[in-house]
Amino acid sequence: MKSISLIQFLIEERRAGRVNAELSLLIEVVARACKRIAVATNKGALGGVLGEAGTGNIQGEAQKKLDVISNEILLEANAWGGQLAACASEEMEDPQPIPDMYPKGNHLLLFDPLDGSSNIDVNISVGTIFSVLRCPDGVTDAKTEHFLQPGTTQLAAGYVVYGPATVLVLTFGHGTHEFTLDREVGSFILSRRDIRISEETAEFAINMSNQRHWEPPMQRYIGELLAGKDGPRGKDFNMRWVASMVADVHRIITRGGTFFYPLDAKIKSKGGKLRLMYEANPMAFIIEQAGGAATTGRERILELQPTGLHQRVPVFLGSKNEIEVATHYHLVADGAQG
Ligand code: AFP
Repeated sequence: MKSISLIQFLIEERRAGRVNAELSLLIEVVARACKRIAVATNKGALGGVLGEAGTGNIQGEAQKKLDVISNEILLEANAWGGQLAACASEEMEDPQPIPDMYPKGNHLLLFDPLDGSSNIDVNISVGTIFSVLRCPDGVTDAKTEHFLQPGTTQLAAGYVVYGPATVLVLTFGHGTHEFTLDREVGSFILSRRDIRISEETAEFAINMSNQRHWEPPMQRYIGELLAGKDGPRGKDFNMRWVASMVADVHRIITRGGTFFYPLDAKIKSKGGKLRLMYEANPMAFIIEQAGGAATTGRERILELQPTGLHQRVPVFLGSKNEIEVATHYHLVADGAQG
């Protein structure tokens, strides 16, 4: 079978009228930056990139050296290309404007440069997550308010998982596609087109150590899965938890399953654990485009009206039928459904 590179794929999408030249170039630049992040992560201890950076990000989380390096790689790669009005990142409080010496474009890029970074030092998969929005017409100086658009307006979303292989998963709203990095050639090659997530599953991912802090409908849902064949669901379920969202989502993209980071008493005041704009929204777009579902347990993630760049939300995503059951239990508990 003839292999199709990411560049060829993007040209085909342009010819089909599904992306414009600026967006396709932007994705090429992001993919190139991610190849550099892959090289840095692959070096491990030999590259001097492991461990703490000795700084904290704006969410008060300790930054790893690779968090900082990955953020710089993405910012630098995207500054000069002319496709962007501004970038926003988990690692920076405010959006970063494009320097005056470079041309500006019509897109806004958001990213989590290195998701799952607490896994770096133990050599477990980490990843980059990104989302692309259109900069509102007439805006020459893009600020936070211009980024606060619901996930339904995303033009593109993707993630790269740095695991045994480096894999890019991408959507422009016309299906979800996977590309695997051919390290010898240095190109991402299309490895799966139009991925479909099975509607049924018997595998779920959740951090069980938070169980006692969950809300009653979450206790009920997971309790029923744990009861297995003898419980109300009448079948046994298996559990996985990598603690890198990219790796857990990639498993779902590959063999189905569900992922939950629900509200719990510890994180309730923050609204959740995961970030809406550069974690939940891009992943929800990718999952829905593959036939899965993504909710907060109560609402469709993509329809949320963001209120802050670093806003946190509960995340339920994956195989449709299970996400519907878990969401239904929450709505019933709230009295919204009988
Ligand atoms: P880090 O980037 O700080 O490692 O956080 C990873 C993450 O945001 C997401 O990728 C995981 O699914 C989740 O947090 C893991 O959360 P727990 O620490 O509760 O397992």
